Amino acid sequence: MTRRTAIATVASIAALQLKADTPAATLPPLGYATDALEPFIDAQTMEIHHDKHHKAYVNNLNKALAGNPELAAKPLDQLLKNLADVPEPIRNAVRNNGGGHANHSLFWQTLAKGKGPAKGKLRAAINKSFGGQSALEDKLKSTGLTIFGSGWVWLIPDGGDGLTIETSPNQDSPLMRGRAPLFGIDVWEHAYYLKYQNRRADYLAAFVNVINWDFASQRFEEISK
Ligand code: MN3
Repeated sequence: MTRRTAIATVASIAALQLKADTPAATLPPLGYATDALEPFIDAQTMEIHHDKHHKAYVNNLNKALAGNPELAAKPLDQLLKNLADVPEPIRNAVRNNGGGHANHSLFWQTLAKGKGPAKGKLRAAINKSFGGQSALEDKLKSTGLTIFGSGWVWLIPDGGDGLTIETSPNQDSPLMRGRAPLFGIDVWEHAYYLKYQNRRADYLAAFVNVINWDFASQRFEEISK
């Protein structure tokens, strides 16, 4: 298996959870209680974010692909990586809702309380690229503040033994550039407004307490095999 194939496979399995036997996108379960991340992220935000926002991306992706069974049968990471192959009339809908589905499917899996710091190979990569766990967390927070409007902050393996922090606007995904992120931080207002209103800095300061570093460490091992 080539490195590129390995990355795509991990993205397909770990991030997307599409059922192999159906071309339709489905909403993955949250996997834990909506109040599991309190007090950092409140239960009502988690419920609305998962049950309403993510569900809408799934529904609208299925709607966009309804007349295109061949596209709908593709793994989502491949669909997003090859947006130029998507017919122009539905391309934007696939980009926004397919991106939203992929980004949130990964997002839920990467959240947990008390799962840090990073372990093993990921810990070494963080030390190499950022100088340590707390320096990385500071960089994630400051990068989140630079995004104008809605978007994401991503921690992404750099293809070697290091990491990069990148951002994307709206629901654009690193998968659109053939990159598999370890995790993303959602800085759309829907991710924090009920509890933090306009105080994105407070949300980001809280967010670093709910990154599931065990999951990220394991995912980094799989991606960099
Ligand atoms: Mn969101």
